Amino acid sequence: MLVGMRTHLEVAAMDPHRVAAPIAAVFEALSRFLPETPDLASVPDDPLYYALGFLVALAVLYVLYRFVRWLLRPEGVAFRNLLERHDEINVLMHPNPDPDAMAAAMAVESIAEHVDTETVVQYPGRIRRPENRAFRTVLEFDCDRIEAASDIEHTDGIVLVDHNTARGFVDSEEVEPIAVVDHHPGNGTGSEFTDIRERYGATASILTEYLDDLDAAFDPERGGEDALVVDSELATGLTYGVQSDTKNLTRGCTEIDFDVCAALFPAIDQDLLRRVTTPSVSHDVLRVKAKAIDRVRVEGAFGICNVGDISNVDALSQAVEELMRLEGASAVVLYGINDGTVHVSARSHDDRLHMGECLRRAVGDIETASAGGHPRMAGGQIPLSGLPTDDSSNAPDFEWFDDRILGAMNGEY
Ligand SMILES: [Mn+2]
Repeated sequence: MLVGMRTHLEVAAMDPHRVAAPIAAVFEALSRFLPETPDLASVPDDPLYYALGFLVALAVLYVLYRFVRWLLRPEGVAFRNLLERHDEINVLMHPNPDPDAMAAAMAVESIAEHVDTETVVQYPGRIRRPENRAFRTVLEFDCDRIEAASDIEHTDGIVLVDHNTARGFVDSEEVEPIAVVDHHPGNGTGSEFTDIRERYGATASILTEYLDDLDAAFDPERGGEDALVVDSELATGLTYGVQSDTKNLTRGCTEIDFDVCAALFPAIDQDLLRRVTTPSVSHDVLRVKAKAIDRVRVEGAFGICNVGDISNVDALSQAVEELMRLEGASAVVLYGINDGTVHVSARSHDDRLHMGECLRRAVGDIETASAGGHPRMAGGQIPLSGLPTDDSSNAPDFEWFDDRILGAMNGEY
């Protein structure tokens, strides 16, 4: 049993908004399990009735025992019971799903399959990063893209994994999930089941605990005929889900995430894991990385770089992460031009600045620009026509742009 195993009651009690839920559950269960009270005054003085009374007492004890067991059932059992109540479910991942979301979806699918519940996995956005694409291909993970709520196949059984409010597609606000399993902050809930553990490094860790709650066989050699078996694809996917969400167990993880990887270890296929973690990189991406490394301009702790024309916009985010490894650099902004638009990708681990705010302020005066994001991760798009032009050459003035961004990073705007 994993160290962090949580019962349904504990998980419910962790959320102060839902304290009422377990209490209501207790009453509901009592009314379901307890027999009706017999009318004691009418019981005649007969040994047969005493024997009968004894039997009734035994029955009550048994019911109580079952009730306590039900109350203390592990969260994974509660989750499986929920899936079992539905003939078909629809697992929904967040936009541009990452390995954690995909691994969680895989696990839900395998639990559902074990109780004969049909599963469809869907996502909005795109699966673009090489690691994410490798995950999908190497682990033979099946999922379909949606653009609107009307594309969702089974709207009565939506399970959200790795996010708690549906987003990123038309009419996403109309989605009412039955279940939510996540580790991000937020107020999203499922109508029948909600398990949000912000302390955990990955949703894959929560799902691995569920599998453990369900006595799944993590060793391909073991497990009875009816056992839920964690096959090598699922184990490898879950491990990589935890690894990628915690930067290889170095960021935002707990002992539970380590524990989960250890539990999965016997079932991992090392070769599959290697193929997922180190996919081949396209020439485009390498070229952008090479330019970025060659051209980066470092001012104090900040780096800025224009890689010029690019054909693949996604290469920017991969290149900027490479530049963040630069010694002494605490924040880097990288940009390139594609189809008349300047695409910006920025990262920071400097607590002095909020990268999203910096970019927003830097291009705030350009009407057609959009920029923003998180403190440590941000991006933006500025039409080339929005940039001032160089007096002599009439070309966009990128020096002005660099100074503008560095100025915002230094708190000048
Ligand atoms: Mn995650």
